[in-house]
Amino acid sequence: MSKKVAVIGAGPSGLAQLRAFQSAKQKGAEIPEIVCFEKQSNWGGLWNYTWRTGVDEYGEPVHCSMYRYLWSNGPKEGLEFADYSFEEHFGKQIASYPPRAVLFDYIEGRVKKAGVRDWIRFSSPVRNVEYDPDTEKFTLTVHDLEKDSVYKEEFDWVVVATGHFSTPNVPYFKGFERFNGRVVHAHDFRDAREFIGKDILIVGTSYSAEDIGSQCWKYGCNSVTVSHRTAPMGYDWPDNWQEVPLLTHLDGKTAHFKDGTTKDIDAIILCTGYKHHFPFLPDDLRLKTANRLATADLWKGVVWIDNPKLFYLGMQDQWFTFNMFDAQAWFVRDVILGRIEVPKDRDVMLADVADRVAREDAGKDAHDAIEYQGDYVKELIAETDYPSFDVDGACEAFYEWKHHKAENIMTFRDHSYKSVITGSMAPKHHTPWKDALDDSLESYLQN
Ligand code: FAD
Ligand code: NA0
Repeated sequence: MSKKVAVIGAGPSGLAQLRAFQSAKQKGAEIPEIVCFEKQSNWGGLWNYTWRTGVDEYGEPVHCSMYRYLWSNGPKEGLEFADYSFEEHFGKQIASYPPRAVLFDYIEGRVKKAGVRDWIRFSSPVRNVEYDPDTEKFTLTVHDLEKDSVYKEEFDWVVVATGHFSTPNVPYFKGFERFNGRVVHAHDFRDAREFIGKDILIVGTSYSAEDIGSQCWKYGCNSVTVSHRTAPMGYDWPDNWQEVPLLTHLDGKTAHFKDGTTKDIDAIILCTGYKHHFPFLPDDLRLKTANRLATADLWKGVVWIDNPKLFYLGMQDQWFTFNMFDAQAWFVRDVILGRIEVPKDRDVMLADVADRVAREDAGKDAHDAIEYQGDYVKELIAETDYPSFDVDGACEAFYEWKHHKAENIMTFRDHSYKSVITGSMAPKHHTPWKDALDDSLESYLQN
């Protein structure tokens, strides 16, 4: 009987895994049977936008954390697929910070071309995974939501690609229960126009805070107050922004902060991050890690140390995204195909993890973190036939991006960078980001 691989999730990471196997097959390799289980009715992961929040039409938790008007927060030149450039997909070079719909189209273009849609079972959440050391097989329990029937199926390898920016981390602050406005986590934020004319309070200082605050500002909220636990973001914000210490409690609509100051607010948006959440995995297979560059318990950042037939993709915090998922997926594919040997000695694998943690901890700043993750991408692609590309050039795009953000947080998306895949320079976008209210693909591609 042929061997089987289960890929859980058809977001950018899971799709990278499908493309990796399809590419080997195309080159004449014999590959195992691949079955990808996807909870949603379409592929694309977080990039598959839905207006829904809470639960979907089947009562499943909604995966999407994206919102309307979301444009890429980093330059596309840092994430471009080495085997499928933006120019190949769009037939021309496009500007550097595409909105969600444009990136969705690009992600979809590569896997449509690869012809792997038939490998995916949609509307099929995996409910449980068990490993039997005697048969050396995994049994997956899957819910076919369309038929409303639950079944089990055996696999030789499992790749977990379910993402980790979907289950919100929701802290409590005293007075939330009596607040007379919306208290919403970034995961459930959908349309900035909801907050037109409102005074909003944002808790958190990372990407969601920065971008959701900027969206609300762009679409016309009255004021933005951002409350930090550790440190303010420190950008030169517009006049109706302020950064304040941590929220201590609410008294009606009055927010109180650690330094004794107060502010009357209409709505609270918790941009407090996400949890790695794998409700379908038992203790012995479940990754428990912080959102960091060096994950716990994964050899080479992907192989589960306690059972090297189980893999995780994309579980790191992310500077690099699509091309890093590719590097990981090609590496995992080659472990499964027996082209890369996993150390037999568990201590060797543990030492690899400890070394990655130590190197990350030795970094001082964002520049070091970008370089660290760039080195990781280089390390993995050197071991497979993933097309080599100028990773240092992609790092350069990230350094420039950081610089442009520091220069002006409301105009950084108006800059262009050079593709490290095709060498061509992105055109300047036709409209400055702050004035571009239409985020459709048609509008963006009008250059
Ligand atoms: P996901 O995209 O989360 O996909 C995981 C898939 O697994 C989903 O389709 C989900 O339905 C499925 N799944 C989950 N559980 C199960 C189950 N039990 N059974 C079956 N299927 C399951 N990255 C960038 O490069 N640029 C950006 O501009 C950018 N913006 C972002 C904005 C937001 C608001 C967020 C939250 C993230 C953003 N990211 C961005 C980072 C994002 O993590 C990656 O781009 C990418 O989506 C990660 O891909 P993934 O496949 O690992 O996970
Ligand atoms: P994210 O910003 O959603 O990005 C996820 C933040 O939450 C940190 O600032 C942390 O503070 C704070 N926090 C956590 N618990 C808190 C508490 N109890 N009280 C106060 N503050 C608390 O999450 P994180 O994890 O980065 O930050 C958590 C991903 O989504 C990123 O990969 C990002 O790239 C992506 N994203 C992209 C975009 C766009 O592309 C938009 C949004 C998000 P502290 O004190 O720990 O620093 C446009």
